[in-house]
Amino acid sequence: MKNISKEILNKNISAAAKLMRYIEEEDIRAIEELKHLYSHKGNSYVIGITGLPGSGKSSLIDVIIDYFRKNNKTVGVIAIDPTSPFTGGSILGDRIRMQKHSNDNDVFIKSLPTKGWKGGISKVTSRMITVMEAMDKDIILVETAGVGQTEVEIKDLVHTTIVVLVGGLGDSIQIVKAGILEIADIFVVNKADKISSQDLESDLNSLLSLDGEGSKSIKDKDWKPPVCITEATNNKGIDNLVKNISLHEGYLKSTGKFDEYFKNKSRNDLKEIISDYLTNLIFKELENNDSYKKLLNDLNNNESDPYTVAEEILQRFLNLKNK
Ligand SMILES: Nc1nc2c(ncn2[C@@H]2O[C@H](COP(=O)(O)OP(=O)(O)OP(=O)(O)O)[C@@H](O)[C@H]2O)c(=O)[nH]1
Ligand SMILES: [Mg+2]
Repeated sequence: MKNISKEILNKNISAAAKLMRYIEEEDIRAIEELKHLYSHKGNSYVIGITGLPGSGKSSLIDVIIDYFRKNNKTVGVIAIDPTSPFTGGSILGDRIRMQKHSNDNDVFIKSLPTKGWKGGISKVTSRMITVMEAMDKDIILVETAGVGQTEVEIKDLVHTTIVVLVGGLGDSIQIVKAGILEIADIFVVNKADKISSQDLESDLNSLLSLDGEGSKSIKDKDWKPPVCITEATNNKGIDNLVKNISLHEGYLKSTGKFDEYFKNKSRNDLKEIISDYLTNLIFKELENNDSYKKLLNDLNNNESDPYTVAEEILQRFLNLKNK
């Protein structure tokens, strides 16, 4: 067994931090370690927390950590920073919000900038989850800001997806438009101390109980996502939220969906690994092969399109490999 992975299985925090750095930097050394860690999963419960920037996701995570630590559960957090021009990036904010846990060895917080990665968010996040599973964290919390596709991807990586909203203008329309109904296992209406949550709560409840067309869009018909009202900064509503997370866990386990999660995760991981591998292989080939270069030239000169070129390249490449 490789050294770093062995250390991680012994719960060595700096070894975990090192591997996470390799993963982030797409350092090839990460792969061998991940191979050794992959089978050490199964005990962590993974919770995704998504929602608009500033809705209070990190503040909620902060009080959820408190809750689980009081119950002697170990916690890992992966905070994916939106680095949006509106918030200017919240890594510092996350650190400040969660820093009171920094002396607690049973809380491991990893902030990830979304900017500048070669790979996709879901690949890196999935690998970070693997590391935290190998550290045998009881609870893994993954924060993503709902800007773009990240909130849609997150649902494939976690057991329970929590969507955080704040009462205000035109909410229900925004929710339907964003496709958020489909991904939420639990809705949280946060900042109830500041902005009335009543309208949004009743909008959500009526959207969730719609028959016909509406119900088709709900992620899972057997599970009706509850709406939890919280005040993260006042530590209010957290017991009820955690109770609902545990109800959802019970639901997944009683219906066999809990095991489906592992199948989905390994299938998704496999897909990403193959697509990475093939892409690298093909592009390496492209650099040294004149006929490929011609195809690229055609593309650059607008004499072809990427779809046609991709078909050509794959066909040639597969024929080459068959010979
Ligand atoms: N009044 C009130 N303020 C809150 C509540 N929850 C969070 N906040 C405040 O809202 C601001 C944003 O909170 P964060 O927890 O950073 O929100 P976030 O969703 O993690 O933000 P990003 O990571 O930047 O997307 C902070 O100033 C918090 O103190 C709440 O329940 N009530
Ligand atoms: Mg945050």
